[in-house]
Amino acid sequence: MSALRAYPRFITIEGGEGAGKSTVLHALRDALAGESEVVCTREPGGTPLAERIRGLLLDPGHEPAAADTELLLVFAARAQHVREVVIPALERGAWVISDRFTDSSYAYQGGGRGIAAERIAALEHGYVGIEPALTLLLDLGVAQGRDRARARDAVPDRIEAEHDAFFERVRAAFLERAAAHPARVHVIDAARAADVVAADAVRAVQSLRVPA
Ligand code: T5A
Repeated sequence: MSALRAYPRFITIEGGEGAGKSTVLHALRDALAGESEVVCTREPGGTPLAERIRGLLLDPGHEPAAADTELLLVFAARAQHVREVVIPALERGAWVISDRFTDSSYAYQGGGRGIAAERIAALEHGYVGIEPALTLLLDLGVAQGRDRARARDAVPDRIEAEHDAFFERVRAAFLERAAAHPARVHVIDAARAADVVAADAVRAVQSLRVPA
């Protein structure tokens, strides 16, 4: 398999439900503002077409999605997002901060749904081809994350409606990814106050060595 291309200004934020990714993303955007262009985006989504795929993925109103269907939908959305938004922005020298990226597929479709990592890696290498320089993994207990998400959303989406055992597998898969990629993935204890978590995230980004 060909190597993934790592872009020095590409940062992703990962974690389970309600871990505080959006909150951290806003703090990073503010910390990097003024330095150069900062593009904040999210997955699944980030383009009109990919957002429509996200709608399909999270809609509880159709028959249960087969695990393979879910996998192919997240990668279809990602292929569009990477080509339309992420690579063009990185090529013009912008920072790109993405709320979720391919690590989420290893965690949710791999850990959660039980799809073999090799099959996910084949899609990653075949249709994505890039990886972040830094991934901030916001680690939080499943019950605490669900409480936070519940306090915010009245109706759970299709994936939020999964049982706790699913989210325990997701969390374990994220931590396995962090252990396998220690130079890229920075684990942050997300159980602390939002400002403390954000300060840790900003410090990790400031310690990145980025060519001028
Ligand atoms: N998915 C995604 C896959 O299955 N495969 C894939 O490849 C990809 C890319 C959508 C879903 O798609 C799945 C995973 C997801 O199920 P999403 O929109 O990122 O992805 O879904 P969520 O994880 O549900 O995102 P949330 O918006 O719920 O969570 P966040 O962004 O992590 O949390 P945030 O910042 O909105 O915070 C949640 C609440 O907690 C508070 C906030 O104010 C907010 O009310 N909060 C804190 N409270 C106390 N202390 C802190 N430190 C706090 N930080 C935030």
